Amino acid sequence: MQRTLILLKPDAVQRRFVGEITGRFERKGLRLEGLKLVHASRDLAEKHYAVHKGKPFYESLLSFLTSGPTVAMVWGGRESVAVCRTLMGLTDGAKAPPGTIRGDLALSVQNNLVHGSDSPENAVVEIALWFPEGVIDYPGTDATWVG
Ligand code: D4T
Repeated sequence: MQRTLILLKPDAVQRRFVGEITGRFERKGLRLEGLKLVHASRDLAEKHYAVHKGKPFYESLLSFLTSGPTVAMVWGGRESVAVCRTLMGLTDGAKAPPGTIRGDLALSVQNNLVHGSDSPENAVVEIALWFPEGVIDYPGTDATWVG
């Protein structure tokens, strides 16, 4: 089953949206396979956002991600990468449609509450970065009767 890394960034924690956002992934029928609160170091943030190095918003992005605790989660399920990105909505909260996490709760581009892996390949890399200890694989009831 496909896995994806989801981060509830420091603004989500500060705004008390951890339950609200986590509930949306859970209600969709995805399976929680990893969960922890992490105050990201500069090193972790640099590795996570390596693809954006050199862009004008890079330094600001690193300051934001290291500004407070982040909830790191792994969600598994059918097409979980694409499903989570659909639930998140467009990067810019001002353009994200209502009904999505960002569309309902964010107005900013940078402070957009959530991160989700953008491909199954990147999900594998990002999960290894945020969960070097591994995640939990357990038999679920999904295959037999839920969702
Ligand atoms: P993440 O990676 O956080 O899930 O966001 P997206 O996949 O939706 O968007 P992204 O990679 O293009 O951007 C990563 C991160 O940078 C912030 N950002 C982005 C920003 O502060 N200013 C900008 O102009 C852009 C494009 C928001 C998300």
